[in-house]
Amino acid sequence: ILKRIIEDKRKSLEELQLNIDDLKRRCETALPPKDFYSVLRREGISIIGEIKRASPSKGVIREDFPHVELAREYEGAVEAVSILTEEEHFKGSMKYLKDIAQEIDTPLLCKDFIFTREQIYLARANGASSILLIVRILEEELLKELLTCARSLGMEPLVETHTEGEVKKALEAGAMIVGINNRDLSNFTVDIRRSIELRRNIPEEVVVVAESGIKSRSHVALLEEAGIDAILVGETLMRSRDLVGTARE
Ligand code: IGP
Repeated sequence: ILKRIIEDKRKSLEELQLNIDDLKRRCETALPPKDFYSVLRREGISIIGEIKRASPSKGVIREDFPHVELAREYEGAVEAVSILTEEEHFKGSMKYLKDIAQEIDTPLLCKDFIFTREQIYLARANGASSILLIVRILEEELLKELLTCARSLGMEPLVETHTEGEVKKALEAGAMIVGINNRDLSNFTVDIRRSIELRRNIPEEVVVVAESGIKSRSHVALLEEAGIDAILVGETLMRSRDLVGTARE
């Protein structure tokens, strides 16, 4: 499935024919990026709430999808908002990012399958304060190049890992925010112990984000105890009718 997603992404990027000079110009007039790193670093466990309509493993997660209203609800309850912009497999949209950036002050993470500089400029032009870089799909040199590119636009990327080897690769590339995805992207199995185990290999000054499959207060307590700085929650919040109440709890 990961291969399919990447192939489809390549095709849609070809069709879009992004022009780097146009994008750079758009970035110059975009709203300035917010400090994603600092909001995650603050005392206590931070929450990144995700705007997620569907996924390849769960199908449609939420039928009604008033994206701006959902983001406004998030604003009072979480430290940052992640917005899935991948269209074919997650039913996301760049438009969601753009609309939400105009309405809320919370730092926004552009969640997509990113492997070109053009995609990073596009994210920034639409109001992103950070982007996702997935170690598994990036060669070491490219990972470094994309990290540098994002930083040149004032964004500190969330660098996603799933194995010890990937954590090592992220740290060697100089990542300051490391995500540990509890979901294996090739078979969709989820285990939150993954974050707890891999946390041990990451130095204190690096922000660690536990991603996926977080469903209850007891999960959060376990992660907090293991020294996790932030959690990324999609499905659990998207399915709850009381988003603010669930996040606070
Ligand atoms: C959220 P969940 O299980 O709370 O809905 O997961 C988030 O971690 C997940 O959407 C995600 C993701 C990704 C999606 C993590 N890494 C990479 C697409 C691409």
